Amino acid sequence: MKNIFTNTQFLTSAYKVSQLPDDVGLEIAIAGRSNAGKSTTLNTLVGNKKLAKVSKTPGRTQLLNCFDLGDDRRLVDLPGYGYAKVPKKVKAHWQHEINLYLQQRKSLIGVVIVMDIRHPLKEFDQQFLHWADQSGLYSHVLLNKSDKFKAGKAKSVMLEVRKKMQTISRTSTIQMFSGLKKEGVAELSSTLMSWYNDPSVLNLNEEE
Ligand SMILES: Nc1nc2c(ncn2[C@@H]2O[C@H](COP(=O)(O)OP(=O)(O)OP(=O)(O)O)[C@@H](O)[C@H]2O)c(=O)[nH]1
Ligand SMILES: [Mg+2]
Repeated sequence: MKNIFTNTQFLTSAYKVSQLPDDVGLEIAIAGRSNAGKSTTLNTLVGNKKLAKVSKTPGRTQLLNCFDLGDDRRLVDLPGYGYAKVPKKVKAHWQHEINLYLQQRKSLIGVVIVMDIRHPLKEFDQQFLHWADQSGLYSHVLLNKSDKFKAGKAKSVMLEVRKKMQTISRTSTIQMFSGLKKEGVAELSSTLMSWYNDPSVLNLNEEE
């Protein structure tokens, strides 16, 4: 199957939802706690280390960064949630815009929720999963930084998280991932392709 991610290009950085590109086509958002590895994941997926800015300092992504895959398909790198040191005002603004984005964006078909495998399924991750389920969106959890654990330990964390997830969302899926070691890229890529290519999603989108 054609890899639709290889020609991904930066489209725009929006401070507000209203500054995002026209709400047409199909969009997938990458969400997760600050520093979980959202931007690294995006870069690994599209095979371009320099596309989304990565940082050792949490709270690096402060805008809704939008990327174009062609054919009106987009990826959006969201600002991370749950980072305490960000000034209150800034945090309130992000929270507001993320909520608005999730509630209003018609082209949004699914969310990738990136978690650090050492700190999985925190409260807001759970809320996010629940919300995606309620809204009929696809959701896929990445247990990122799997390189931080030995294979056996990583597997047992995944089984535990999967079990808990199933009590929150009926449809969400999960996989291990390492942006650092480029592990799990094919699985992530085929999951997102199946979302973009789902005819029921296409119909839904056209009806609106
Ligand atoms: N060991 C390891 N480190 C990773 C991995 N993915 C990301 N990192 C590191 O985690 C830190 C944060 O990565 P980012 O991709 O900037 O994380 P983010 O979720 O976009 O962060 P914010 O934009 O601040 O919310 C960086 O130091 C990355 O190098 C991984 O798979 N393994
Ligand atoms: Mg980021």
